[in-house]
Amino acid sequence: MLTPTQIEQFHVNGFLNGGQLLNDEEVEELRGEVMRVIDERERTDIPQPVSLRNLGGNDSTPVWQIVNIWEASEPFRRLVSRQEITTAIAQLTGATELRIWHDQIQYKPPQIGGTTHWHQDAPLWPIIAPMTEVTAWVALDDADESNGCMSMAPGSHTWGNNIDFLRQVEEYDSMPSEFQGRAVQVTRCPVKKGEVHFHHALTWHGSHNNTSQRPRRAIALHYMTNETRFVASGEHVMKPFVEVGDGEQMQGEHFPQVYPHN
Ligand SMILES: O=C(O)CCC(=O)C(=O)O
Repeated sequence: MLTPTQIEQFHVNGFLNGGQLLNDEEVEELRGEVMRVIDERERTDIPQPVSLRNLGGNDSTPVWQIVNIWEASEPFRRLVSRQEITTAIAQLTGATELRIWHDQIQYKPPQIGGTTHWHQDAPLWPIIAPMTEVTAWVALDDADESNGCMSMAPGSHTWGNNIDFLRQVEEYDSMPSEFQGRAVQVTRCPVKKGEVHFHHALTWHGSHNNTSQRPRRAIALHYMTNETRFVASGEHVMKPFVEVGDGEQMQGEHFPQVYPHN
């Protein structure tokens, strides 16, 4: 459970380090699963994630993205349903029911792992509305300055949809110090392995490249509230798995309910 002070901090900043969630043994098991799923990606006799690709498309600076590893890995299936996470998301959103929207591993290999450019999550999810407010991000390696931790712009979750502006920021490190008369601050967010970090779906964020000798593996867990409906006009990697009609409440086997707990 989050404390009232943590909830207040999240609402002010648009992000929050929620503290330790996983012990070393659990982290080891999940790390092993990430590498197994990558190694076994060509197999047709076992469940596969929804997608596995190099996010930036550049082979010399890869960011391996795996979407819905929970559908290919029992330990990850348990992680997305973890009561500590879903209870915290319910506290932060005020939701009475939550479903999995999708998950997303981002793996930046040692020395060459690339940048994840500045963005907001909600504008990248045009097949759901209203937006899902909060993502839980769980580090599987210590994520810090040297291996590509996330950075956030405090307060930016209150500034609306600014995805076009963020796309025009040319270099990851060249964020302007002002946006529409507001001071923009960039805060590095180191997260220890096994910790969970929350961010709002409109918070400006991204992560720099990995120049260290260590991998940077982490998973973002995106949830939907009970209000979330399908918007058929949009495009998204999860669209082929939606089983409901335009405007209907999102549900189905790829979007299981995880809160309240049985
Ligand atoms: O893992 C990263 O570095 C970025 C993740 C991200 O953009 C997200 O969780 O929305």
